[in-house]
Amino acid sequence: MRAFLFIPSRMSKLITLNEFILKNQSDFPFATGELSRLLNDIAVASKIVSRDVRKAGLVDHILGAQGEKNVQGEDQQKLDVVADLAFIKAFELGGEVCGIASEENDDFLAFSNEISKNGNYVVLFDPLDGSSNIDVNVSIGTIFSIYRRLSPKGTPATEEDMLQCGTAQVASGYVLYGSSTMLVYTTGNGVNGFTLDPSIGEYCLSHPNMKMPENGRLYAMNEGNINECEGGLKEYISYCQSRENQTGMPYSGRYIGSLVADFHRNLIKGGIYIYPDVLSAPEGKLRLLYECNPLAFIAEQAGGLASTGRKRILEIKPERLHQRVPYYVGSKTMVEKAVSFLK
Ligand code: AHM
Ligand code: MG
Repeated sequence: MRAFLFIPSRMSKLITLNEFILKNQSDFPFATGELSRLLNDIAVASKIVSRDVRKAGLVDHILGAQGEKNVQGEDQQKLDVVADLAFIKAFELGGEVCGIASEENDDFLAFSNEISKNGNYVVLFDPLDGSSNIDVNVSIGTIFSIYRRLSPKGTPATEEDMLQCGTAQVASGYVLYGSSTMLVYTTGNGVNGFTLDPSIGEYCLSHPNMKMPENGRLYAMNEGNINECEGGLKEYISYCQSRENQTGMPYSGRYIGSLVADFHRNLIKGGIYIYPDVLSAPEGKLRLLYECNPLAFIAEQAGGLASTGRKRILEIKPERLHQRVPYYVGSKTMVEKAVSFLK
C-alpha cells in the first residue's frame, strides 16, 4: 500500500519575537536598538518565570515537603518573589534600564552599576499578578510598562522618572502564564501577541495586530463587592444582567480574579473588566503604575478604552508609586456605557 505524505499547500513562515522586534525597530521613536534589547530582556526573564510557574505545584507539594530548602540547598521563595527577582536581574544586567519600580517592593530601585546608570529607560511592573491564583493552578501574569527616563543620563534614576503619566509610555505589555504562555505588547503602533513554543523556547507571532471588539457581552467584576459599590455601578451591573442591553439577552459574567487573564479574554472576545472603589478599597484595588496604565495603553492601541469611571486612565498624573485607582477597561462601547451610568 502506498502511503501519502500530506504537505499543506500554503504554510506561513514562523516569525519569532526576535525577528519581529528587529523588523519593527524603525517604529520606535529612538531607533537605536536599545528598546529592542530591553523587550528581548523581558522575553528572556518571562521564559524563566514561565518555567518556574509550570513546576510550581511540584515545588510546593513534592520538593517543598523536604523542608524549607530545595534540592540545591537554597531557601524556597514564593513564586511572586522569584518572578520579581528574575525581572530585576534581567533589567539590571541588561544595561538599558536605569531603575525600576515593582509592586513587590516598597520603594523604587535605582541601579548603581555604571552600565545601568547610562540606561535610558525605567520599567514599572507587576511581576506576578493574580497572586491569589498562584496556589490553585489558575492563570497568572506579568504586566510591564516602559518609560524614557527624565533624569540626566549617567545619574541615578529618580522618583520623578517613575511617576510619569501613562501617555508617556514608550511600550507596555503583559505575559500570560495560561494554558500556553503568551506575550502581548505595544510600542504605540498596534498590539501584537506571541505564543511561547516550548519545544523551541521561542515566542512566535500568533496574534498579529490585535483589535478589541468594539462591543461585547462579557462582564468581569468581583460581584461579592456589589453592595459596597456606588449606585450607578449597581445599575450598570443590573443593565448587564437584563434584557435591556443591545443584545436583548443578559450578558455573561466571567471573573477569573486574575487581571491579565480577564483582560486577555476581553481583548480577544470583547468585554469589560471593572474593579471599582469599594468600602474595603476606597481608592480601588488596582495599582495605576503597575497594572492600570500598561493595560490601558494596550486597550487603547487595540481600539478599547480605560477609565476610572470619571477620567481617562492614561491622563492621570501619578502622585505615589503604589497609587490605586478604580478601573473600567475593555471594549469601547461597553466602557462608555458603564461610565454613562456613573454620571
Ligand atoms: P495582586 O496584584 O495582589 O494579585 O492583585 C490584583 C488582582 C487582580 O489580578 C485581580 O483582578 C484582582 O486582584 C482580584 O481581586 P479580588 O480578589 O478582590 O476580586
Ligand atoms: Mg497585581
